[in-house]
Amino acid sequence: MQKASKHRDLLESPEPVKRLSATALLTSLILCICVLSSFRAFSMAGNDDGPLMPKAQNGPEIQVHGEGKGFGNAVHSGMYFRDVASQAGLTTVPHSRTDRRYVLDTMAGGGIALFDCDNDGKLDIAVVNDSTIERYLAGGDLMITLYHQDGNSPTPHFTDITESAGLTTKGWGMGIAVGDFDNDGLLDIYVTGYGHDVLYHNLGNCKFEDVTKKAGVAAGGFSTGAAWADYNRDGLLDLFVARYVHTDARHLPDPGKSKGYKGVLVELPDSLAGETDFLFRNRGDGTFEDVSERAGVNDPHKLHGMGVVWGDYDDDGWPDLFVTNDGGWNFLYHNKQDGTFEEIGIPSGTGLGPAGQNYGNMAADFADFDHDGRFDLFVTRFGNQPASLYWNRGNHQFTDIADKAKIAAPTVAPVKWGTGFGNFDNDGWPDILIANGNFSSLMDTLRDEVRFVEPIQLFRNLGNRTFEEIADSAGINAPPLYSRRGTAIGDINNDGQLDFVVFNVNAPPSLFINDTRNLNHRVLFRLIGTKSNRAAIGARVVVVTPAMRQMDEVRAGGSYNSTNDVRLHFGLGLDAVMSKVQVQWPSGAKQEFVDVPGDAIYEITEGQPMRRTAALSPP
Ligand SMILES: [Ca+2]
Ligand SMILES: [Ca+2]
Ligand SMILES: [Ca+2]
Ligand SMILES: [Ca+2]
Repeated sequence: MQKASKHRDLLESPEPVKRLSATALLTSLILCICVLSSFRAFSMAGNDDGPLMPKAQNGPEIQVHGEGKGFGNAVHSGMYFRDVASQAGLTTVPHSRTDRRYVLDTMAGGGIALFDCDNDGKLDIAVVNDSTIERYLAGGDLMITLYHQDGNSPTPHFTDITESAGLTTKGWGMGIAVGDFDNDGLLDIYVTGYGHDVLYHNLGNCKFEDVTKKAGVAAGGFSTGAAWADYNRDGLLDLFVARYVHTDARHLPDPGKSKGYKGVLVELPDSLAGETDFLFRNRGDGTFEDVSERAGVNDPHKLHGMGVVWGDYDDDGWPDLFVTNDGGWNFLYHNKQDGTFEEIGIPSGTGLGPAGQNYGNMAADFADFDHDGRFDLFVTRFGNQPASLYWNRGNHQFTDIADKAKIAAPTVAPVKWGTGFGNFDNDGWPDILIANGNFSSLMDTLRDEVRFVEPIQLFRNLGNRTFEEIADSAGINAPPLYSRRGTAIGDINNDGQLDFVVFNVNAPPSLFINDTRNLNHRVLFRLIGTKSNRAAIGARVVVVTPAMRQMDEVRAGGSYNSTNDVRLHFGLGLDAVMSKVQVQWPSGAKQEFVDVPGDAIYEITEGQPMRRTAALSPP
C-alpha cells in the first residue's frame, strides 16, 4: 500500500501540467513567438487523437506498465571502482589547455566512445581529441585517439592504434557517435567538431577510411552531440547532429571588451548567435540526404544544441529524439511515423526546469529507472542549476521529480556534463552517473565559484524513486581528480559489471573498473539486426524475472557527446534465471525466449535462436 500511496503522491505533485503551462507561456513570450504557436498546436492535439497519439502500425506490443516494486530481492553491498587508466595504457596526452577564455575552447572536446572496432568481443575506446585555437589555426589535431583492447589479464590493457587505424583526419573534435551505417557488421565512427565533422568507415580489423566527402555529412560550423537511429525504419541508420553557436576562430572577440564573468575575462555563449541542426537520411549507397528541414528538426530558432539521445519514449515502435539546448528549452521530437517530427519539449514538460526555468542544458539519457514500463529522461546542466529527472507519466507528459528523488539538491552546484543510467551493482535498478567540472581553470580565481576540478557523482537507485549519492564511498573520487566532460558506460573487462570511461580535460581519460562484489546475477545481450539495421540500434529488450520487469533500448550516441557500449546489460538481483526475454526489433519483428539463465553474454540475431557467447563467473 505504501507503494500505491507513493505513486499517487507523485501524480498529485502540485499541478505540474498547469504550472508548467503558465511558465511555458511566459518563457515562450520571452524567447520566441514560434514556441507559442507550437504550444497551441499541442493543446489542440491533446484534445483528440491527433498527431500526438499515433496508432502504431507495426509498433511493439511489449507493455510492462505497473507500479515500481521496491528493491525486490537484490543484494546491496557497497559499490567500488578503481581508475586503472594509466596501468591500462590510456596515456596519450591531448594537445589542450585548461585556462580557457573563448566559447570555442571552453566547449570543445569531451566525447568518449566504447565500442568493439574488430568484433573480437572486447570493447575498444575512442577519445575525442581536444585542441587549442592556435593549433586549430595551424591545421588542428587528430580528431580522435583510438585505443585497442589487447590484453587478457585481469586488468584490461589497451594500445593507441590511431595512426595505424587510419584515423588521421585533423580538426577540432567535440563528440562521437558510433553506428554501422552500411550494415556490414563493422561499427563506423562519426566525429563532430568545430569547422567540420568526420565519418570514418570501418574497413575491418580496426582500419578506417574517411568517407565524409562522399557521404555528405561534414556539417560544418560548430557541431556538438550526434546520435544514430533508423528514424524511418527502412533498415538503414540515419544521423542527427546538433550544433552549438556561430563563432569564427579567425576573428575571435577581445574578451577584454566584454564584461566577462564576475571580472574574469571569458567569452560567454549567451550573446552568440546559434546554429541550426542536421538530420541526415541514409540513402543506402554510402551517401546521406539532408532532410533536417523537411523532417522538422532543423532548429530554425538556432538554439545552442548540446546533447542528443534517441529513445522511443511513447512505445509506438518509432524512435523519438531528445536534444538539449544551452540557455534554451530542450527539444523533444515526437516521431510522427511519416518522416516528420513534432517538437513538444515545453508542452511535454521536458523543455524547462521544474518551475519553468530556462537552463543551460548539457546531456541526457533515457531509462525506465522505476520499472513502470516507460522510459524516463535524465538531464544534466550548467552550475547553480539542478539536474532534472523527468518521470514519464505517459500520454507525452513528464514530471520533473529530481527534488523528490533526492537528486536536485546535490546536483545544483557543479557544472554537470556527461551522464548515463547504468546498473552498476546489478540489483536491477538503473543508477545515474554524472561527470562534473567548471568550464575553465580561470574560474578558480573566483572564491565562490565551483572548481574547475570537481568530484564525479554516482546516484544509487534505491528502488523507490529515490537515489543516494555514493561516489566518494565507491572510490570514484580518489585522487587525482580532473575536470570531467563526457562519459561512456560498458562492461570493459567482460565480467558482468558495468565499467565506465570519463573524458578529462587536458589529460588522458579515466577508466573506472567496477570491483563491486555481491551475489547479484547479471546478463549482457548483443543484438544483431538482419531486416533491422545490423547494429540493432533502437531494438528494445524486456527482461522479466520473478522480482521485476526491466527494459532498455540499444542506442548509438548520448551522454555528453559520447557513445556507450551497444550491448544491453541488465542486473538480475538474486534471480539466476530470466523467466522471459522479449526482443522488439526496429523492423517490427518480435521474439520471446523463456527460462534464460543469467550470468552469461548472449548474442541474439534477428529471427534466430539466442546464442550464448560467453559464460560469466558465478557472482
Ligand atoms: Ca559499417
Ligand atoms: Ca515513438
Ligand atoms: Ca519509468
Ligand atoms: Ca566490468
